[in-house]
Amino acid sequence: MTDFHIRFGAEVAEALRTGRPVVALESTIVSHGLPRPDNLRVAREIEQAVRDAGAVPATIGMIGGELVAGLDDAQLTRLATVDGVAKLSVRDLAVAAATGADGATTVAATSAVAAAAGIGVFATGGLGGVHREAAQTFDESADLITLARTPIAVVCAGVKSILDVGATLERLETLGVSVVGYRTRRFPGFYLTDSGFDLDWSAESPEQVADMIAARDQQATHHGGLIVANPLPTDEQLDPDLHDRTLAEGLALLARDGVTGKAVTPFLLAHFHSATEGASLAVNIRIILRNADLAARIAVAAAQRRTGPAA
Ligand code: PSU
Ligand code: MN
Repeated sequence: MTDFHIRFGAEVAEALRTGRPVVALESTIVSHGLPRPDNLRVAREIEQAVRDAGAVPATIGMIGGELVAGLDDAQLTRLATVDGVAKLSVRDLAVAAATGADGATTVAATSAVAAAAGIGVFATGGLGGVHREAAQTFDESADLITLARTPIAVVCAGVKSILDVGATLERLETLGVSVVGYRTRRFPGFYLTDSGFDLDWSAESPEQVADMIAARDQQATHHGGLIVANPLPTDEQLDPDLHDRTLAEGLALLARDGVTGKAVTPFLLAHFHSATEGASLAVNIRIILRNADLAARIAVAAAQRRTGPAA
């Protein structure tokens, strides 16, 4: 009989056993979110950013039907370069495992696997959310409902700016997902520093985020996710005019080509990367590396809270 448990990379297993800080990373940005050949290089750079800040990276994905927390370099290469890697949300995990598939995990699936694996901090670029035509299409990312039920702290630059940001924030409120700005009371706009929406809460340091995670766990009144929204500095954002133009074009192409469902997000991201001639790609990479660094510092602070400062 096949064993469907999560397989751990050796370094991740050791870190979890000894209480060292670990940061979960998703693989959908590698397989579907970033263009080849940059994707593999960036995947490795994200892991390095986590290491540089003192934590162990656990990139999560599915290899031949096996869920892996802490992909090794050959496995990462496989998800980055082989055609036909599936995009796996939470609902796909069991089905894909039973069919022996290769798959990349979204924010939703990565959060679910990380929490099951005992990893409490996760870094990504931008969350999925409510799409602009959602009133007609009902297209809302499973990232939202999964964060409602999964005790994970996810560091992101807000939700992708291709979405309806206001509607997404309303849904996060309804679903009971905590949202704090990192050193800001404005919700970031992914490629843009500021989405234009206010936040009720901010955190000033990795230690303060670790306190929030500890409070949630000790109170046991809320069992869901904490979004740590980490904006790009304004001088690193995508030019707002270029952003708005590219987005309008992308949405028109989406309608023209009749793209729906889980293809929508990769389609719009790919449009940005080609239409801005790499400018959005550079920004996207900066976002992820910054988030990996902050997530690692939060994981370090959380580990110190549990075990005292490292020797
Ligand atoms: N953030 C990025 N690039 C991405 C994604 C997030 O910077 O490619 C992926 C994440 O995996 C996220 C998914 O969970 O897009 C959302 O897809 P959907 O809208 O189909 O739920
Ligand atoms: Mn969708």
